[in-house]
Amino acid sequence: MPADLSDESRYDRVRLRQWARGRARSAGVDRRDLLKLFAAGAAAGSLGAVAAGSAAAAGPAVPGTVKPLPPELFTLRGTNAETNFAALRGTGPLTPVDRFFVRNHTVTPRIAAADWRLRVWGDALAGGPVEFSYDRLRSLPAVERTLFIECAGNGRSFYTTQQGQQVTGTAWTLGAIGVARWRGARLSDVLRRAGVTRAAVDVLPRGLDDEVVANGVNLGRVRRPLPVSKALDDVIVAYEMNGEPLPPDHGGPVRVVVPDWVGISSIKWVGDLEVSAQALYTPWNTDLYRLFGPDHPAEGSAPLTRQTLKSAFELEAGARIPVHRTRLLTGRSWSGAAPVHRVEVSTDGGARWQRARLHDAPRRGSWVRWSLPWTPRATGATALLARATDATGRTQPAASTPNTQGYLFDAVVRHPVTVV
Ligand SMILES: Nc1nc2c(c(=O)[nH]1)N[C@H]1C(S)=C(S)[C@@H](COP(=O)(O)O)O[C@H]1N2
Ligand SMILES: [Mo]
Repeated sequence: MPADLSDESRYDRVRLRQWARGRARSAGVDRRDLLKLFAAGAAAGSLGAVAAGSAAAAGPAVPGTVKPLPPELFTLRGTNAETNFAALRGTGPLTPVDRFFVRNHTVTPRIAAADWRLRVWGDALAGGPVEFSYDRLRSLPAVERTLFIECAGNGRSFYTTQQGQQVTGTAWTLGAIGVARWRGARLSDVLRRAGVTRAAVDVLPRGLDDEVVANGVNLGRVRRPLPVSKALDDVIVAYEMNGEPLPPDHGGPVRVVVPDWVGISSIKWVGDLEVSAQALYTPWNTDLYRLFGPDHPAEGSAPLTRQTLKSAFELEAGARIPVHRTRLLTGRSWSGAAPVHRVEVSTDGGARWQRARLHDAPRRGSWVRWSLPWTPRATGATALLARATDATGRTQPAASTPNTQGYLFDAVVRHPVTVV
């Protein structure tokens, strides 16, 4: 396992203790409200249920996105839209913007690049607040990287359908992920120009979208602190996606992109960055995006950082497949820990496994496309399975360790098909 992984979790455990003892400042929500929510989330994951329920009930009948969400490309889930994996068949390594999943806590705001400002402020800067216009951001040295953004709850519904467990939150199948070519400035360059000091502990990006109200508590704007070590490492302040100006639904004009980490880290429509000499807490790193339940510490896990390992077929669930005809099964696999270098496929419900052919060079932060020809010999219902192994040596398990909010599902998914 890479050394920085243990550093990240050690950092978060320390931070969590500080917060529990009241030594860290809660950024923008009353500490007692947060503790109430935190207790509810720890007990039953109830915030997740209420948040998901109220988002769906309060939102418009159609999610508040700018781009169209046709049913052949997306499955709508409350304010969110899941990519249909079958719609990726035949596309390249990048998810086209017209089929990239959308995860919105509220609705997509419209912000013109000319009106956009990024305010960098906080007690770990050498001077006062510093503002960046869109043009100033674009004048910084640009970096370009191909990276996935994946929701921490991607695959959540399989905790219930495969493992019989009750979890709260949006019932994603496997389509809450997309891979894009992001172009932007390095967050480290922005922070250095703003005068970050050695006292910095956390960097808190905050979105310009509406405040989130859950369980009668106004949680404020979407925001989640990054440890300064990650912020100065490989985080991008992105203004382009797949060679185009960043579209509104994906955070345009400017979003944060945090390689390998859970999607909530990659704050869209970023409007300000607090650079703090103290650890910061928001609902998104206390009761949300941590693991609770019998298999986790009583006070919950450290806040989630890296994504896990998954595989998906580019095929509708329940597809009907003609017998005795060879067809090319295709799919994609990815990991937040290391490049995926092996994918095996079973066409008989998991009895025998065959090595799939990889179509991309395994690369950190992205996925590999793969294929395997299959000639079914008998009619009837069966399950297709794909399992990936990454360069740390980790293989997708048969079952995923449950948690009340259904995060980080990593087990092999059984994809039902009928041979006819
Ligand atoms: N400001 C803001 N940033 C946000 C969110 C949001 O609702 N508001 N959703 C987060 C979550 S939970 C995920 S998974 C990703 C989704 O990015 P996408 O909609 O571009 O796919 O954005 C993250 N950043
Ligand atoms: Mo997410």
